[in-house]
Amino acid sequence: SYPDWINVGVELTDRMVEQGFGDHTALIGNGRRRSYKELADWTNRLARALVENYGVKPGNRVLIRSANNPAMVACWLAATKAGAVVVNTMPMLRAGELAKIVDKAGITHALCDTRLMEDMVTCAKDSSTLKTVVGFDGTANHDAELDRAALDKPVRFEAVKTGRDDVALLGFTSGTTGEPKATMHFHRDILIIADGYAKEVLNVTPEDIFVGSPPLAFTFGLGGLAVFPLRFGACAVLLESASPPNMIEIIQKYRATVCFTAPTAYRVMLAAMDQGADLSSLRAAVSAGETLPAPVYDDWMAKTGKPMLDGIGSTEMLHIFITNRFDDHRPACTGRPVKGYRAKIVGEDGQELPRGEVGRLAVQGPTGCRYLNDRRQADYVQNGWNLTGDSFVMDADGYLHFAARSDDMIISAGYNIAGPEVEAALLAHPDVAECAVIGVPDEDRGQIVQAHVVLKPGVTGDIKALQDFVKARIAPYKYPRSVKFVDSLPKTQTGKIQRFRLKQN
Ligand code: 3SK
Repeated sequence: SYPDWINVGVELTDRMVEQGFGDHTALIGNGRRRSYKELADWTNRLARALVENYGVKPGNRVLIRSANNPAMVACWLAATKAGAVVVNTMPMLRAGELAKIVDKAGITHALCDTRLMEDMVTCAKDSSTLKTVVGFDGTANHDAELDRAALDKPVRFEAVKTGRDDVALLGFTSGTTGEPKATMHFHRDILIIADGYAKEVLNVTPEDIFVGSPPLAFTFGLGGLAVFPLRFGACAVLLESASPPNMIEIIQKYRATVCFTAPTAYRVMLAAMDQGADLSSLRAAVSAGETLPAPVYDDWMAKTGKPMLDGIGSTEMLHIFITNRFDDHRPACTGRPVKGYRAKIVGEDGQELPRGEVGRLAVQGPTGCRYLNDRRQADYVQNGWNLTGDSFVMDADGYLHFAARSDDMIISAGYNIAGPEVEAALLAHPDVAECAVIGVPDEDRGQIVQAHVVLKPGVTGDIKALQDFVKARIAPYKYPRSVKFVDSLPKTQTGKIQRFRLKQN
């Protein structure tokens, strides 16, 4: 339960100063540390500049364009304090993609890292709503228009009195169709994910140091790298380029304790440990965004003595809603719902299926999906349950096991084959670096399993050997009848494999 009037920008800054965290480091990035007091003052000055110099009004939709850095977090918090509804976007988006977001959200103001201005300005030229584009300095120099406007402002700002159920954030997701959807999240939702998942599962303390790869533009990143640390007086190290080697360097340098990333990066970290990398400071390794293959979980457990916390979340639900826990975890299992959430498995007719049967995952919880002006709302939320588009099995003990994205289920000669299960079998082969499995049309079988395989450096692929390897591990009918060796797999900017693009080829 939260008060009727709450502004999440204030809760994560000024409130933390009030609670005695003023001198504690809140953010590190681009070579600078910022304490909670500095962050509160910085965001108050920025908020004042947004209101006084640029006319931001409560309810205005404000887009932020930046890589992960403290200035992006400051702009998000400042715009939130000014009562705006914020849309965080990734630096890689081009003008055409930005235009779809601007149009859908009715963006009036854009705050853009000056290094990324070109596409933002191009997009604004054709927009009927976006009239103000302001540059900020994403480096630590504070040398851009917005920084200068904020420089002399007082450090006190009367934040807009937003209701707990006022929209604070629009989380954009493009799904597999490329047609963006915006999910509305309230001020209270942002606190709920911290007070739920981050507290119940991660048990975040002020001593924690967070690091990770997901963009802040993606709610997985905004939660894991800004909301969770700031809600508990902890510190986040933000990396503009969060390649696995950069993350490894930062974990060692700052003795980071909590990491948010995807399985592919954990595989690189495991290999680095074999070469002497010391990642022993990590007490929580959160894996989401892609299924966690059992060999990665097992290897992590063997090398660190701690479980990797596999979880599933979605932009629609804001963050992770089903997860393993430190004291309750199993390989190839996503765990049980986070406190406050409920899950069930349903068939095509929406009826609950018996334990052990594969079906669609349906979830209920306090942060459920509310699309902005989108007819797809009725597909996602049915009878009060959120249908995530994933196929899962609930076992006899109530634990949830991922089967496939519903559109990754391959039906071949009457068999239902979960693509990720074949991928997990292939990934266990020592020659395979990455792989993605899809169904392709076949005259005899309806569909056949096709594997796209990236080999480890220096290895020559042997299709028959890979097929036999899979047949020896899982039911032989699931083996990939077609195998293609590729240099890389198509991925989203958040690192998810785009299997639908493989299907288009
Ligand atoms: O995995 C995801 O897609 C996700 C999305 C938003 C928030 C959290 C997660 C894990």
